[in-house]
Formats: sequence, structure tokens, C-alpha cells
Amino acid sequence: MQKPVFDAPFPDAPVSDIDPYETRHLGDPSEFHHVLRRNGPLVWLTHYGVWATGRHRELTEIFKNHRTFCSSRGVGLQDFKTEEPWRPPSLILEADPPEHARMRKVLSSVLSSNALSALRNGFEKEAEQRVERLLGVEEFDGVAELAVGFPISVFPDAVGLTEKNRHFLLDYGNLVFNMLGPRNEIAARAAVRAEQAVAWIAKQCERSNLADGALGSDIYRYADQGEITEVEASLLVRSLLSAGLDTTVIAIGNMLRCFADHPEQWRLLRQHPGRARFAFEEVLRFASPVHTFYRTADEDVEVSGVPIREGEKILLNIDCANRDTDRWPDANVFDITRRPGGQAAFGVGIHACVGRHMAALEAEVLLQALAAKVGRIELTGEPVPEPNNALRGYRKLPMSLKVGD
Ligand code: OVV
Repeated sequence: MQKPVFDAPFPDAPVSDIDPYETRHLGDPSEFHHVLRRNGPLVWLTHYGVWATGRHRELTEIFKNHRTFCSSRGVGLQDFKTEEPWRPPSLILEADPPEHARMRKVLSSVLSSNALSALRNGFEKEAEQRVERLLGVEEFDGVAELAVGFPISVFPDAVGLTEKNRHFLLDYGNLVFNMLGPRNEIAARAAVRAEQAVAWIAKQCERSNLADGALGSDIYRYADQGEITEVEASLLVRSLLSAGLDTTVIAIGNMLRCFADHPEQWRLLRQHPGRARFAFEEVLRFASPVHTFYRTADEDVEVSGVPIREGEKILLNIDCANRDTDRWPDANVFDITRRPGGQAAFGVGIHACVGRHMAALEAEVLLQALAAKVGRIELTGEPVPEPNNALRGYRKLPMSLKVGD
């Protein structure tokens, strides 16, 4: 299929005709990363007519400058100013200050580490039982049993979902993230799979369908106090359901892969289980679950000498920035002893992940349950990547857990 070509906006602009959304680049981004590093601080992608950067410095600068680089025109490839979004925009992800701040305040108190500490015991029990069950199994799929299995058995309950059919959550999250890219085959497949999920999700967000004393009903308490409307509350619950599951599923899968590939790091973690939190941050740096978000220039601006015009989109390649050798010594080495502060997997600035404490809690609890029992995490077959327009992770991880040292 012939693709349109968007000419460079000025004569000497650094350009590339690589299509990062081709399945092979989604599975292995090294060629795209190479282009981003080599061609310039920002590179014009002729297939899409957008700028792209994978440098930590520029990515951070753009994320931090939320006034110029807005989110309300969408954080995917699509410009909400010129194209109709596929669903009512998220009140937090796809919003700018001051509206963004009012929503952020609600979600950050509902998802504060204090608020979540009550969940830890239950999460621990589930993680320990799950690990125990898998210890004697010769070969299993780490994605199904751990990366999906663990979050899906704790997260929907934490939100207060009462209905069955929780697999719709995965279909929906998969769709939400795929719709941040072009309308390629991957997005089309996700849409077919999620057809029923969209209506199901809307229903789960209603107050009457959420259990008392869980995160969803905590959000509705802010509606009772008049800080947000009832409709806003339901859309904030939708944000939890959009961003809360697929991300941690991918993150845990990537974490398993990291430790399977680096047994010496696993040994180190077992010697220092208190390092679980830092180890997870290093996993996020080394194998970032979200590879791409966009911003849109809301005015003419210059970044590192490159003029960007109002209305132009910038692809921010998070996983490339997290491997930037200008920012990280030995960026391509997985090392849980580093202090990966500044890693960009949760984003940077006012939009940095509001659910990060939930993600860290899930990962840390699972990591500690594994570290208590498992001497080695071994791959028993080829991992199968799951191509997604915004996430990078696995569909299958054939593995086994070896007891002992
Ligand atoms: C894909 C994504 C990430 C973060 C937040 C949301 C969605 C949302 O729906 O608010």
C-alpha cells in the first residue's frame, strides 16, 4: 500500500522515512532508535508528518513544557482539533491546566501510597499463593499466569468492580493504547476484539456498579463533596480502567524477562530484597512498558534549534530516551544497583503517571514473593512479543521457576 509522504517543514530539517508502526519495528525498535539518535535532536517522520525524539534531554524538556506542548489535542498521533476522537477524551490524560489539575487532585489522593497501603496485605497473599502454585510446574506461560494473572486477580477488586467478564478490561486497555497510533491493522484488530468491551466499561464506571470502600467509590466521594460532577467521576473511573491494567501487565511481563535474561541480577535481588522498588524502576527504564506518547505544539516554538510550528505533533519515544547514553552510563546494561531516578517510563511533569504507586505496589509485592522462593527464572521457549502502537511487551513468555539458589 502506498503511504502518503509529508514533506519536511523546512529545507534542512532532519527527516526519516522509517515507519515506527510497522510490526517489525514495534517488536524490535532498535532500528528506529538508531534513526532517532543519529538524525538529530528531533526527526521529521515523512510517513506521518510528525516530529519524533528519543533523546532524554529533549523528551524531558517537551514533557515539562506543558503550556506549549499541550495534551488536550490528544497524546496520540491524532489531532483532536482536526479529527474526532474515538471516545470522549480522558479528563486527565487528554486535558491541560487548569481543568487537568482539578481531576489530577482527585486521582492523586485516591491513588496516594497511603491510600494504597491498605491493599498490600491482600496483594501479598495473592502473590504468594500464585508463586507457590507455579513452583512445581515444569513449564507455564509467564504472561498468562503472572503478568496477567496477578494484576487481574487484584486490580479489578481494588477498583471495586463487581461484575464478571473481567477479560473485557484487557481488551479495552489494549484498544485504548493501540488507538494512540495510526489506524493500522493492529488498531483495527484491537477494535474488533474490544467491541463489547467499550459498552461494558462504561457500565462498570457507574456508581451503582462499584463496591463500597474501593477506589472507584472513593472517586465518587469527591462528587458527593461537590469537587467534581457525577459524570466527571465516571470518566475518572474510566481512566483507572483504561490505564491501570494493561500497563502493569506489560510491566510485569517485561520484569520477568529482565530477570530471566540476567540471572546475576536476580541473585543480587534475592540477597537484597529491600531493593525491589529500585529494581522495578530499573526494569521500567530498561524495558519501558509505554514506548510512545505525543504532545502537540500549541504555538510556534524552538527545541534544540529546531523550529516547530503550531499544530505539529511530536512523538516522544520513551523507551529510547530511557536508553540514552548521554543520560545513563552504560544505558544498555540492566543493573538494579543503579538509582534510576529521572527514568521517563512514568512520564515527566504534571502528567507523570498518577497510578505509579499502584504499579509499584503490584510489581514489588510480586517481586518479593518470587524472591522469597525462586532461585532462577528460566525461559523455556522463545518469548512472543505483543505488537502495540503504544506499549511494548510480550504476549507469551514460556518459562519455569527453579527453587533453590
Ligand atoms: C492510555 C491512558 C493512559 C493514562 C490515562 C488514560 C489512558 C485515561 O484514560 O485517563
